[in-house]
Amino acid sequence: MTAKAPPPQATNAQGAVQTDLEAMLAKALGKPGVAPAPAPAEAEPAPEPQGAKRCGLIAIVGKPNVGKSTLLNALVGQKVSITSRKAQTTRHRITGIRTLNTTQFVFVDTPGFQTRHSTALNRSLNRTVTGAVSDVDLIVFVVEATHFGLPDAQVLALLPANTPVILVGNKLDKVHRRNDVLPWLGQMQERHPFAEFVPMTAKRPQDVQRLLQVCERFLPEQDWFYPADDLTDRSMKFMATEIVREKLFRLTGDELPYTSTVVLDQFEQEGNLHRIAATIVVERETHKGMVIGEGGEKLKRIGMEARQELEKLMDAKVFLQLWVKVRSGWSDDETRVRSFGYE
Ligand SMILES: Nc1nc2c(ncn2[C@@H]2O[C@H](COP(=O)(O)OP(=O)(O)OP(=O)(O)O)[C@@H](O)[C@H]2O)c(=O)[nH]1
Ligand SMILES: [Mg+2]
Repeated sequence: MTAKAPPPQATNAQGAVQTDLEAMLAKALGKPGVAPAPAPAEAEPAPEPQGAKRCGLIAIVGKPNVGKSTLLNALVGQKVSITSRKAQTTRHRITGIRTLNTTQFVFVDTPGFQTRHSTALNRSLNRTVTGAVSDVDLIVFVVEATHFGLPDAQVLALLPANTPVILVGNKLDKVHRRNDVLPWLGQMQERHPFAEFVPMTAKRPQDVQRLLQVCERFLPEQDWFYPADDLTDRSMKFMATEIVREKLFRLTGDELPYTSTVVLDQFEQEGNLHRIAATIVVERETHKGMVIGEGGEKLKRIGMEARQELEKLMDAKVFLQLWVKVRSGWSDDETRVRSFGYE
């Protein structure tokens, strides 16, 4: 992707207040190191930083819908992975890169681990997850703060024993009974020798900053893998289909996600104009109707929102054409699943 990193935002570094959470963590875990000192102000990424360089791979894993991609985007400082309130939003391994001073964080977003149905698509998503955790320096395991169910336990069981795992208890803003957090942390300590515990809200910049600091300690000293201003390894073509899929997920009912995908038909540049055509593939005629909507209104809205976002991302004019096609049973057909770009 050609998008470059924006200048880092100023943080409230110096006078940062020790949050109630940090105090609570220190008390619960008996190791105040988890809550680091207020963050030093971020500097412009320097091409030749002073001191030894650090770089490492950090996989972000968890059950569907816990906020992995929201967290990745916050850690990178720009949207590189689509998000929605529905499960199965992420379907690929997506790298998001953040370079701060001497350290380059290479985060890997993964699909939510699927435990409900064993379709060809779900098996492919799960292969992506198991592949992504196999050779990383650090794993960020995301659960919803104060929750831990069977789907979470199934993800935890997949994680390699010799890789440090940070437990992120996300969506802390939704936990109204703060007194539940302490006993929950205690239970989590029993489940796995987690390297660190970070209850947080992915949408809260201070929390994200704190997580970056915690992750940094686990990265080895070595040269960076990417240029300092790279944000992702994914191409604009990939982003185009992903953004259409995001709008599709966000603007349609709950049935669609499991049965739909988006395939790119055309991606051409003529000066400052990009001509993009894509097909939304669904499994049933009734789903096609849901995507198109009355008088074509829904499809028009999906196209309009996707085009606007792509124009901003590419800083160019976009002409976007969308089609809808029915391919009955595609998500349980290994050949079709592969031909639509899944592993
Ligand atoms: N309240 C609250 N909502 C959050 C937080 N983080 C993420 N969300 C919401 O949770 C929903 C799921 O977020 P995603 O980032 O798409 O979740 P995901 O884990 O990547 O989902 P899959 O890719 O489907 O596995 C979205 O509606 C987000 O806005 C948070 O810290 N607090
Ligand atoms: Mg996701």
